[in-house]
Amino acid sequence: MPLPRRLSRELAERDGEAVRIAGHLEEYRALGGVAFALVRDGSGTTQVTLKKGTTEPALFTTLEGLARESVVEVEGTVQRSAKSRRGVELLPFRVTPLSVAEVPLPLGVVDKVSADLNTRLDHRVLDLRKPAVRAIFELRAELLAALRTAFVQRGFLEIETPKLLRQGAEGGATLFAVDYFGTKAYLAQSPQLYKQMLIGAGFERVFEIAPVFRAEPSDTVRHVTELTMLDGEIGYVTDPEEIRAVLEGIVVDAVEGTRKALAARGSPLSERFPTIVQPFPRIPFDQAESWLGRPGAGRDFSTEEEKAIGERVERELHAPFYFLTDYPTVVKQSTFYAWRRDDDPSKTGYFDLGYRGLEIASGGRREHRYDRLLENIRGAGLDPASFPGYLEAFRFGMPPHGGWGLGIDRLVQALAELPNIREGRLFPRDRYRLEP
Ligand code: AMO
Repeated sequence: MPLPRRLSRELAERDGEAVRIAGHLEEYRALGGVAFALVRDGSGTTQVTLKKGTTEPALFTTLEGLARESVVEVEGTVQRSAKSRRGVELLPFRVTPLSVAEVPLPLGVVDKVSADLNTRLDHRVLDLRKPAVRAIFELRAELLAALRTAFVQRGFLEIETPKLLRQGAEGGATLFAVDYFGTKAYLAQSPQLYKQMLIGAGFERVFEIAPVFRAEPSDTVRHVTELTMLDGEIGYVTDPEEIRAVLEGIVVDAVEGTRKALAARGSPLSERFPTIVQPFPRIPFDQAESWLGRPGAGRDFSTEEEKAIGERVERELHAPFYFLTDYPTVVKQSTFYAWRRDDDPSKTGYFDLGYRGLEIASGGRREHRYDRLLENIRGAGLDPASFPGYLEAFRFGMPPHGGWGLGIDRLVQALAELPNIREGRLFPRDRYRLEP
């Protein structure tokens, strides 16, 4: 029977026990009479200490000859040690290499000099071995878990909608076409039409967390071509404020839940979390336009303008999260499913959720009346005949409804303070990257 395998973080409670550890050999240093090997597993790093006269000489030779980042198994006795990082060290009596790493490494794992992002992404598996990089994905996983909890607590049902479509979900140029048994199909850019159809099916409150695909030609630090979208849709709402209130509650609970979970893991990222100010300020589109000195410009905000709005909200209202509300109809002309206000058709019930100048989500009330929806579709320059399945849902009883789409990658980028959105995806896809 082999000894039980223990994780690095468990050793502090195993003083005096014989255990087996395994991981990547981070470093080997010989200093006269002693040598140290650092072995990194999924929970941290263990110091293996070899002492001349006590440790079997063959173990020195094995470890000395083993390239950095090789996978090694070490059996030994746990011993308290004030000098080592976790307060314990392992005195080895057997060392077994399990997988020898090639030399040289294309990317250092513990190097002080940091490589540029492209090199890191080219050798992503090595890059992901860095604890600071892994911490981003712990944040991401905790965020997804906290979001699911927040939705379920509010009575939302998790759904999965098709990602291979006959038509692009919302029209537009950012679609990837694929060959589907000799005919053209598209990768979904959003679950938009399906989540609305499920409101027509009487599901009332649905959410989806799933990949969507956008042929974004722009090579920016906030765009990827494969992203994870969090969509929520709520039946029987008519006031966009009701939708914002639900979204705000979910974001606050999820951010708070993530912060707590990361603190419990001892993740350094939890300390950087923003202080949330509630209610999130609501800034009408018109007001933001006059802040920027471009009243009635009738176009969406540029990246620079979004940043200026975020800075102003933070400076004057001390709030990282905020809503931009009451988008004008001219700006949302192509968003045919957006409801135009009955009392003022020049405005929609649409809003964006911003975080320090970064657009995180957009959503609003939908048009649920069949005739108006047809008008909107035509007004967007599209042919209603392209959406038979979608439109059928509106012909046989559709509740008033609304919802939003939130870019998980943008929220991760914001919370982990990543300069580039790509750092928050394991294997990001952009215009120039399909590998690894
Ligand atoms: P929209 O197109 O605004 O809305 O997308 C919603 C959110 O998704 C994120 N996002 C992206 N993140 C990274 N890279 C991209 N290329 C990218 N594109 C979008 C943003 C954005 O706010 N159907 C509507 C939502 C709705 O009305 O419910 C929609 O897709 O954070």
